[in-house]
Amino acid sequence: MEKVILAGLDLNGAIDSSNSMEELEELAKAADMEVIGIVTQKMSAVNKAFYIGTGKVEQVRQLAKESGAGLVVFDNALSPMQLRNLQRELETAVMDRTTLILEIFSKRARTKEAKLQVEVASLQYMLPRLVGLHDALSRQGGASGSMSNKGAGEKKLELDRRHIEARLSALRKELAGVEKDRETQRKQRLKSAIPLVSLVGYTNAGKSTVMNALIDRYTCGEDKKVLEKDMLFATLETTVRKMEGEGGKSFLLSDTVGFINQLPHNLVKAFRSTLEEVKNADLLLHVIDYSDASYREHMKVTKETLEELGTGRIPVICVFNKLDLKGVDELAGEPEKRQEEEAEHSGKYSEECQEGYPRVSGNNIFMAAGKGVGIEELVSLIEENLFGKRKQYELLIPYTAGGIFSDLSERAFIAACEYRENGIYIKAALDEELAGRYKKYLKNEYRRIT
Ligand SMILES: Nc1nc2c(ncn2[C@@H]2O[C@H](COP(=O)(O)OP(=O)(O)OP(=O)(O)O)[C@@H](O)[C@H]2O)c(=O)[nH]1
Ligand SMILES: [Mg+2]
Repeated sequence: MEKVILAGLDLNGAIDSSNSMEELEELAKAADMEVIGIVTQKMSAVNKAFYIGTGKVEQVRQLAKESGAGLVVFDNALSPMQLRNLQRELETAVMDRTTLILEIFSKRARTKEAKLQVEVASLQYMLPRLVGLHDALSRQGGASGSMSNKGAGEKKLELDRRHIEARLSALRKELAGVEKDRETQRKQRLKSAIPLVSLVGYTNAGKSTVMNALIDRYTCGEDKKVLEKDMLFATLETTVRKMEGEGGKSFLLSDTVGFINQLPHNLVKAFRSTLEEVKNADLLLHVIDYSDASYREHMKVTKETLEELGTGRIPVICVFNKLDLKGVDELAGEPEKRQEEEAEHSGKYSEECQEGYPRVSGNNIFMAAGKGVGIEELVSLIEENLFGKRKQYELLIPYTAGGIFSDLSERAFIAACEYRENGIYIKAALDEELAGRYKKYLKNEYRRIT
């Protein structure tokens, strides 16, 4: 295992800096690194040339030398100049938080699409930092600053840049092809018009655990399960499973990559097609590790990332997970705080579910997926959101009214569809508005089934 030192700043005693360093340590572990030292420094501002203060740089250099660490990871995005200076002074490899996340993603990527996405994001991140990297390399090689050498260095830099740009455009082309296939699959799914529920949330919150618990509940089979693991970014690819409910109450459930603070913008962009699944959802399950002291910060990050993806209009169920770790005593001891918290999230607080868990309050559920607690309550909440306001109808649409059919495929949940002599026969769940609009096509005048 590679030995690493982590370095970060505590700017004006910012409250979340220690959490940020803990998270950086988890990230390093997820990248199979051995953390042998963590160095933090209280500062009022970032050092432009070295990120940390020059005295601290010397301290880190000593520590690296003594411990044999070949890499120092900084808890922030480093500028090309900082990268260059640090590499020179520390005499080790230097990485920042973004590069570390990219490293994990590239180790973990399995599907062709994920691999392409990670490579595009890495190259994009590298491009503007090429000067720093190149400079550091040529210095390490002992090159002096003579004019002729500098000229050669610049030529090399230009070659590297062109090489990377050419590779980027080839990768983008390939990725566009893969994305097209995904789009076709998505369209097919849209045609079947079963509602799509997407799991979202901070990494390690328990999204895959919720998915597996629901797979059990709907008896989809052991082989359909996904990886759940106490590790950041255990899930990188999107998995979609069908949950077959009784009375036509079926839906698709998708599990996907988790979010994190400072998730590199390029990465979000590169993973956009994977996350596109989320944008097409009819309902989001926002899973939160309620036992984590930073859960509020995590919720904020998730909300911001969702906003960036443009999911504003999609209803959300907040799944406050891992309540077993929080302890019922702790919960019982803070009724006022809880009341505040729940009120904040839902705008209402239900008296009946004050004690213990699982509890449901508005569109919030407090549960422990890992212990199998609250699964039935979650299922009810999902069904209520998806099917509660809808009723099942039979419709007969004349072949001359094709537009109506496509409108219904987008907005109704179609359970059955047959091409008959006198039109398209559809069995679907419609909300009141939609049923009113297509009143004249409803068979037997508002004949409702189930
Ligand atoms: N104690 C406890 N542990 C849980 C619970 N739910 C999930 N876990 C554990 O939390 C860890 C992370 O769970 P995952 O389901 O892999 O989390 P995820 O959100 O899919 O994480 P990524 O895919 O890495 O983004 C695993 O070790 C789970 O066993 C719970 O209710 N209680
Ligand atoms: Mg997962």
